[in-house]
Amino acid sequence: MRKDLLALTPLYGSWIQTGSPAAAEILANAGFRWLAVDMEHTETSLKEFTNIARSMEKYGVFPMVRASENNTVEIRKYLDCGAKGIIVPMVNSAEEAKKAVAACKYPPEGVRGFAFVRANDWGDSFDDYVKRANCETVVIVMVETKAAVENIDEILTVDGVDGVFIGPYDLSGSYGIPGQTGHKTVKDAMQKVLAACKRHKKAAGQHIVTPTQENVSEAISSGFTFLALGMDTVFVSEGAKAALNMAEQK
Ligand code: 3PY
Ligand code: MG
Repeated sequence: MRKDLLALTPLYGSWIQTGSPAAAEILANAGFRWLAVDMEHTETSLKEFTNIARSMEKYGVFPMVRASENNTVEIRKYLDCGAKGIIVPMVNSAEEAKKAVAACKYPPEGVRGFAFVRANDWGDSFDDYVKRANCETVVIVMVETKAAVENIDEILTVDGVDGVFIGPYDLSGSYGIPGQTGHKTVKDAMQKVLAACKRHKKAAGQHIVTPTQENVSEAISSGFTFLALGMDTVFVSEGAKAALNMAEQK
């Protein structure tokens, strides 16, 4: 997955808000390449995440976490429990990006602690895992503030940052226009981030919560490659509403 991400291959994933292993199985079975469990804005616990990772493994989907913050201890636990990629929110500077990368990598590249854990079959594949982990673990930083946009070149220069994921809602808040994700200021900021990703040959990502042929084609043709399409809650909600509307119109 990391090789494909850095080769700027379009990689479609989705998002899990419910903390449900069943939802993860359904999305994995649909064929998404990667799935991210949102630990920033949900009630999902580490134990629930671990069971989600277990459920994903059957399908070979790449398990990711959107961490609740740029926290070394928290990130270590996700990786130890089965995450293979981390999306780190609110990374606003090169220094913060270095901290995020260090949390994800074993020494000498980082500060990840060693242990016999789920990720290495409780120690059975420890040596092999330690050899592979640093080059396989994906690190995506979220750009969702004005400061991050201003510092985007320095952030993308940090070794080990594989790409960025734009948070348009927090970005709009940071520019003083909360919720106005279609505002020119937010759009311009996103273009600036996208252009920087192209310059630095790093993946540009965004979440298309309600995917349509138009918005997905537009994202791909403008250069985004790491795309989250929909999320479990939205798929259930849209499907439920569509069924009920259809029935009631009869
Ligand atoms: C944002 O828009 O701020 C997000 O974090 C979306 O995931
Ligand atoms: Mg956000």
